[in-house]
Amino acid sequence: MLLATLAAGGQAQNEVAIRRNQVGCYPQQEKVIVVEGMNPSGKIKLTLPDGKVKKPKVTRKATSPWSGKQRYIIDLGQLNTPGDYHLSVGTEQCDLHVAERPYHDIAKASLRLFYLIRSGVAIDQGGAYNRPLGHADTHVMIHNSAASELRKAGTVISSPFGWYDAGDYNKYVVNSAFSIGLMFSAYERQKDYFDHLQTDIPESDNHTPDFLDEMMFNLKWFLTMQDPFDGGVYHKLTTPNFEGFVMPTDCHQPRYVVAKSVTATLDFAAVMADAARLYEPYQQDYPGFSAQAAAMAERAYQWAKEHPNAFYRQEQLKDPSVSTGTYGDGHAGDEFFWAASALYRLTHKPFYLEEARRYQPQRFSVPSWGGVASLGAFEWLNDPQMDALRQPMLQQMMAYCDDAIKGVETSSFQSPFGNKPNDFGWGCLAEKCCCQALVLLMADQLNGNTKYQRYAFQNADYLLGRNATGYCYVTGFGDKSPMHPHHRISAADKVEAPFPGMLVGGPNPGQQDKGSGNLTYPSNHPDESYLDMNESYASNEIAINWNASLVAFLCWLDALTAIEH
Ligand code: 9MR
Ligand code: 9MR
Repeated sequence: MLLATLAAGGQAQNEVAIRRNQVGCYPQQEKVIVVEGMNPSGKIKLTLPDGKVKKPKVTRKATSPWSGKQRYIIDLGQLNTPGDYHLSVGTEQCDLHVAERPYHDIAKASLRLFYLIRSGVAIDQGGAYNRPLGHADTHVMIHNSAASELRKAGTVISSPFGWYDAGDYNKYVVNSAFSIGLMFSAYERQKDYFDHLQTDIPESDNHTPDFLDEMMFNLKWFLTMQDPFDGGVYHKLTTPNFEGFVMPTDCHQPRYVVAKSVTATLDFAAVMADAARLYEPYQQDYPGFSAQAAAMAERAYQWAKEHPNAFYRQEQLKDPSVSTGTYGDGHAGDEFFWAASALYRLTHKPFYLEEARRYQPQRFSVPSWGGVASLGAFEWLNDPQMDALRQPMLQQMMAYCDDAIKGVETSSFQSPFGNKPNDFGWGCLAEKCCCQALVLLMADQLNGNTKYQRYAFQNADYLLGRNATGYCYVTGFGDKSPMHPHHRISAADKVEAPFPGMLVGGPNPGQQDKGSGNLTYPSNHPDESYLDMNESYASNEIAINWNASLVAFLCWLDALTAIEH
């Protein structure tokens, strides 16, 4: 009988569960746990590292707006001594780790993941995850949608390296540029931290920080994605259809670069402009790169001005038709803003300032692959010399932050993320949870205070276990984390555990994979609509833009103490 009521997550409907951050907390961080399945009043026992026992009280109750589940929020108060704290409620038990640098390992793993998903090289510093070279991409065809006078359809180009996009093996400029742009934004604000972060990659012994070396692995691929004859940038490098769940060496479909698009071209321009600035001091390892990137960025912008309506329309592609990821976006205003802002910052040419003014956003929105206005805003906020649009960008961001933290005190999991139905959807843990927290942390730094820090930590708590499913949503960390992400290499290699440090997309009531995967989700409630199965690409895929937000967020949290100590 009991078995029949078990949900897919292994938890019966009314079973008692303690939801808490499974990775760890700083001594000075707020420590909240959530209990569901029973009223734990008088039954909570907290054993301190020195063996003393406390009986914490329920702080408040909350009812889920979706499942109606009653939850009990318990603020454990000051736990300032690092060590393992033991919690029990009836027969339910768990630990809470308090440490000086609780996020160091997970932050590092989130960045190192990019090494593990490099394409076009053998992976030989990946331990159990080593693998031979696949997808050399030295024989890539110009698809007829991408043909130009001097590069006819069928022309073969070489377009190696770069990271695989996600669970699939294609390389998409829009998403790649967004990922680098987002990580650059965090890098610029925590430079000292990132410049010293060691990730044990083949370039670790050179003169460039590992972080920039990793970004460069993808930028080397970017150098091949611009048509040298007109400056337009191919939307993506792809097979006609998604490959099966096989290793890279078992993939045999032809690879194409397809149609140039205005969005890919502008995202490319923005990232290349940023890169031209950031790699300037590293001529020894990357001679000539800065000048080349700057020139490519300006040409790309020019092409976009001449083709403002060149949106990517996959349904128009024929011979062969293409069915892989679209990263389609019919609005390029935000991409114009980001690229113009980045180019103004690089060149100081009045033309780009005029352009940035023309496309400046009216309100702040968190960064996402299809909404990059905030990356443009960061160009103004991250550089003391960029004052023309600084004030409006800052005001818009503050208004966003003040709005984001409303409702925490009545929320089910004591966090700004996770209370509105549209907090959940494809990739929400990155786009809504991590990115929101990153913005809150940035706002604090810009204002020289710690007004929002507490709320950013709350999103970390949500992400790492204090949530409706009880998953710590980053592979390899916590005591209940995804084991079957929609990630081809993790599924096809012979290693049981998936690559560590991957953030999954997360709960998605859209369940767009239900039909094709013949899947049964354990729940339709927005915050419980998650399935740890290989087939679930709508809730359990991984992707570079998502991991980019994890890197930006968790490295920032880790930097908080790296700098203090
Ligand atoms: O593996 C694909 C994943 O990377 C995409 O995000 C997803 C949506 O475009 O599609 C996945 O591929 C599936 C395809 O769309 C439908 N047939 C099953 C494929 C998964 O094996
Ligand atoms: O992240 C993308 C998400 O916002 C879209 O809703 C979804 C469907 O179009 O596609 C996601 O991106 C996928 C891409 O198209 C192909 N590689 C895997 C990406 C993550 O699922």
